Amino acid sequence: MQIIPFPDRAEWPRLLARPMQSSAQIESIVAPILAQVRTQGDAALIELAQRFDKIDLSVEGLQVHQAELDAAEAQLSDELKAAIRQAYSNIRTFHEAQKQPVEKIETMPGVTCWRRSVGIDKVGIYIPGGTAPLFSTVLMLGVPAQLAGCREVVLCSPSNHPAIYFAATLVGVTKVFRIGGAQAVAAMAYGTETIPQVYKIFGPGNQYVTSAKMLVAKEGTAIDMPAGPSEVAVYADDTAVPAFVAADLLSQAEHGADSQVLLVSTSKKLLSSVNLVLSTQMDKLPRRDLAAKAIDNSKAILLDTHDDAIELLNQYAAEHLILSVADAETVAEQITNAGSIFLGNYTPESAGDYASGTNHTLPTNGFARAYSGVSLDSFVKKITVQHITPEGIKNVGPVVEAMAEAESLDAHKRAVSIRLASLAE
Ligand code: HSO
Ligand code: ZN
Repeated sequence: MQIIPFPDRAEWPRLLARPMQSSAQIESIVAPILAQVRTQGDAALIELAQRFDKIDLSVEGLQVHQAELDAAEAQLSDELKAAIRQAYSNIRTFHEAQKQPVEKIETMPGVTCWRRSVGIDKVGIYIPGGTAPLFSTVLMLGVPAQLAGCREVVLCSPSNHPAIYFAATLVGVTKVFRIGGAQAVAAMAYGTETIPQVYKIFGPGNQYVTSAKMLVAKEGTAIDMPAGPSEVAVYADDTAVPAFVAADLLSQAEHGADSQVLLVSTSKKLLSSVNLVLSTQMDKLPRRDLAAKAIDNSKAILLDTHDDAIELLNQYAAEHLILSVADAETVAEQITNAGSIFLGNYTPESAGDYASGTNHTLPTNGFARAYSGVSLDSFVKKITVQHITPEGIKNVGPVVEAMAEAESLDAHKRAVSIRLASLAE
């Protein structure tokens, strides 16, 4: 990994920049796919599966039927099933605690306001195909959907991995479809004869899937967040174990050649030691080619002071931030921009990716400056409710009248005045 010693502050934005993605060109491929699904429905899905994935699907073949979902359990080892069940339970416990009791607030005597959380009626989860069957993502998106009480939870995936089906059953997904790519996003956004239309679409995917999500978002379907390649930043000092740091960097790097990893330290010794173990560990990985490409594009930055490091990390706004430093919890208080923070030598990102309980769908590409990761809130709407009594309208009414008059909105004022007058009779 390339070590960059004491970069000038003016250099930071260039060092921290994410690789640019050419969205216009991808969009020109994706937009016609969306249009085709919108106009031709199921027939488009069958044609596109044939064209892009060389798969023959019939209309009946679009949906994965209950018998196939039920059969998944027998295909998994007891060990893996126990692990998935434990992860499910931890994720559920953490997200369950995000439920807030309804609190009725009396802002003036007789004026009461509150907020109800209501699950989004219909949501869609996309799980990509490819080399890693991301059944962990089924748990991360399915658990909060289940807790939120979403009535319809549709899952689309080109992968038929039994662990995806097993996890889908655990979280109570209502329908599973064997479709992938931009066309799956289109199907969930517009609905087809077979695939129900949903109001919000969640989940990772390649550039085509991401572009499709961005396009349907412009048309009014909600999406979880704008997604980019996964990334981790590690801030390490001499209390860090170099082999652990290298392992964490590689766990992110193996996601894909475009993964971003960043190592930050004020210790030259630490950076050199990590570099030393990194290549040995990488050589042993089955996905070393992908990891090597990601590591090639990554940087180890040596800085003068702790304050510099904090400033740089806040500028970068990492999706995952590992603090392998002394007194990590205090250091974490100084972090204002990050998707999820991992403290100390024994908290690998992998724990959060799978099983500790936090959500792994997090803001990438610097979006952590303003966005949070997925949580229970992502699956609910908050509806405000208010009730005003005759006493209440006497209290708040004159305030409204004065403001409405000043905004020259007479009908607004009258909606209050007419009531106050009736009470004065
Ligand atoms: N690190 C990924 C999540 C994941 N890792 C799934 C393994 N499986 C994005 O947070
Ligand atoms: Zn991961």
